Amino acid sequence: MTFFRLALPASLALAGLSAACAADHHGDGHGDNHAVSEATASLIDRNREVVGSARFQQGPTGVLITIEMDGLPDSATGWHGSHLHAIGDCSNEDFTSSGGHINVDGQAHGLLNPDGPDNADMPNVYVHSDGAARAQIFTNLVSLNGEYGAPALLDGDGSAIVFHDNADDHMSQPIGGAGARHVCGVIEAAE
Ligand SMILES: [Cu+2]
Repeated sequence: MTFFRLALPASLALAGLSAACAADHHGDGHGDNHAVSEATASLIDRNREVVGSARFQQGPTGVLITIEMDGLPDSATGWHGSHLHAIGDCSNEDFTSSGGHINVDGQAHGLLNPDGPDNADMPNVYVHSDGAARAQIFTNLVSLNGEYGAPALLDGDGSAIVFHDNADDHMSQPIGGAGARHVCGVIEAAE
């Protein structure tokens, strides 16, 4: 009986610890070992207007990204290169604050490049003439928290999703001829 009376406080202490870990899930996404399973990005254009959102869901073998954009101008109709950039910062005018592509092994750019792809590479997204885009992209070249050895989007300096002015040809260097950065979103752990 003495043994059981001693064991009870220990189990209460464990319950307290796991409650603290659960709270960390809703923190800033950094500095703990508890995997965030979902992230979001609010997408802004160069006028700093919100034009849509992206949702990132971590699966067992990759990240499913759901993209919705509306109200883009006529000039945006067509295919646009989409990439994952290395810094979670869309603060400057041309979005170069988001850094270059996530590329941990120095791979060439391009989903069709025999020396690629880099970790940032994703298919193009089509913007329709009504200014809307809807897409789902699945990539195992990155992860939210370092799953399956892929670089973490939610690392110390964060990451950004970027849509370029032009289509990505998935071959030429350094970014497939995709041109300037048109839309940018900082990827943040979901609440
Ligand atoms: Cu890019």
